[in-house]
Amino acid sequence: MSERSFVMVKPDGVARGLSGEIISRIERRGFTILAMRKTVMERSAAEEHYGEHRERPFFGELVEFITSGPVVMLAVEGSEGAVKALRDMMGTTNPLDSAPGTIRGDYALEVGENVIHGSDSPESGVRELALHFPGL
Ligand code: IDP
Ligand code: MG
Repeated sequence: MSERSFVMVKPDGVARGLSGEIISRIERRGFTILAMRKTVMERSAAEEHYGEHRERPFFGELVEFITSGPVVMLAVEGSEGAVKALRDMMGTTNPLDSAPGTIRGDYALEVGENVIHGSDSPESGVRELALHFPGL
């Protein structure tokens, strides 16, 4: 069984010229890139994407940030366990806790600007891909 994740280089990662490096790591790990798009996320899509955080104090800031500039969105696929493998490559949510060698552990210092998003489960992958890559 294969699994799919919605991956996104966030506005900070794109602005810092890290898209290629991050995509390269994903490719070299063995994931298949099914689709890729550079775009500025619509506010409505951002609010839906981060809907689980709607009641959190940082929600407004999060939506502002994720819509503040271009992101690179990817649909990636791998074998069973691939969604977790990608999360492990990303590192923890707060980059201060992320191990060196992970993407956040190598390129980020602040929780609000942690350069990459990846679906937290195969079910989230399905939901997020339906939102950002309808018809995939
Ligand atoms: P994840 O991106 O590792 O899945 P989530 O808990 O789903 O982490 O949070 C979504 C995003 O919201 C994080 O990547 C981070 O950028 C931001 N975030 C999470 N917690 C905080 C916080 O306490 N303050 C500010 N931003 C936060
Ligand atoms: Mg999350």
